[in-house]
Amino acid sequence: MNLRTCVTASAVVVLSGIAAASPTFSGVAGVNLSAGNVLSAPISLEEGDIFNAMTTPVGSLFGSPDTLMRLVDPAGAEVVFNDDGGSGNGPNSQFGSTIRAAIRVSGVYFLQITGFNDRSFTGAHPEAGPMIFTGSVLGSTPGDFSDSASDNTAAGAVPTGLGVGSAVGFGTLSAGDVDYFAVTMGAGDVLSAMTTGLQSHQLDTLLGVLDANGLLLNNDDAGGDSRGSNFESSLRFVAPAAGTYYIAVTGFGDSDFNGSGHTEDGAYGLTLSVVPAPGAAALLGLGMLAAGRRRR
Ligand SMILES: [Ca+2]
Ligand SMILES: [Ca+2]
Ligand SMILES: [Ca+2]
Ligand SMILES: [Ca+2]
Repeated sequence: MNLRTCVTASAVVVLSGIAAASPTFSGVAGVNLSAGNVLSAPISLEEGDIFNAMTTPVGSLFGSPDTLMRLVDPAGAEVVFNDDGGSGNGPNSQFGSTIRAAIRVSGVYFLQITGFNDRSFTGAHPEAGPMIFTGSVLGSTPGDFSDSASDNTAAGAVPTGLGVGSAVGFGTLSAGDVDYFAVTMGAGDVLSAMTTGLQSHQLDTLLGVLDANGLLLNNDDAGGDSRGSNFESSLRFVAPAAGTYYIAVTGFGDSDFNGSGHTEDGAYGLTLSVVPAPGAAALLGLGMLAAGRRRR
C-alpha cells in the first residue's frame, strides 16, 4: 500500500485501552472523481486500529466535487458514512467528507468515495473534478510528531516536520491546555487537518489554524462522523501567503483558543496534509485509490 509514509521514532505514545496492531502511518493523494464513478480502495486494518480519512474538494475550492465517503467492513457492512464534514475557508460551501472508525475486527476493508447524492454508492451522480484525499491509521507505533509540553503558545509549537505531503501525530488535552503545531505552507497550498479522539472517540475538540501573528483564520468544532458521534473536528484551509501557520487543538468551550473555558481531557490523533495549489493536485498521482477505481 502506498499510503504508508516513513514512521519516525519519537516519544512512545500509549494508546490506552487499544490493542493496535498496525503501524501508525498517513498518506495523501490527488484523485479525480468522474460522473458515474465510485472510487473504491481495499485497505487492510487490524483490530484496535483507528482509521481516519477526509476529502478536500479542489475543483472549486472546497465546494466541488461534492463527495460522499464511507468505510465498509470485511462482511460488506457500512461502518461509518459522511457527506459534508468539517469546515473550509474557501469561497464556496464546504462539501468534503470526513470519517473516523475504531476497528473491532481485523480484515480487508473498503474505503469508498462517490458523488452527492449517490447514497447507495452505485455511481448514480454527476459530480466530477479533483480532490485531495488525506488518510491515516493510528496504530501501535509513534507518529511523526507528538505534543508533550504543556505550552499554550505558538512560540512553543510542536514542529510537524510537514512540508508537502502528509503527517500524523498524537496529542493530549487537559483542562485549560491548548496544543500548537507548526506547518510551513506556500501561497495557495491547501491544508487538510482532522482530530480523532483515542479513548472514548468523543473527545470534544476545537481545531483552528492561525497565522504567525496569532490571528485565527479558520476553525472547526464538529466535523465529520465517527460511529455516530460528532465531537471531533476537521478543517480545510488555503494559505493566502507563504509562511508558517499554526494548527491549534483545544477543547469545546475555548473558542478563542487561549485555554480558558474548556475541561476536555484525553488523547487524540492529528492527521495532516499540505499540498500545492489546487491546480497541481492532479499531478500528485492517483495514489492508493487508483488501484480500486472501477467504472460502471
Ligand atoms: Ca459532500
Ligand atoms: Ca497538550
Ligand atoms: Ca468539537
Ligand atoms: Ca478561552
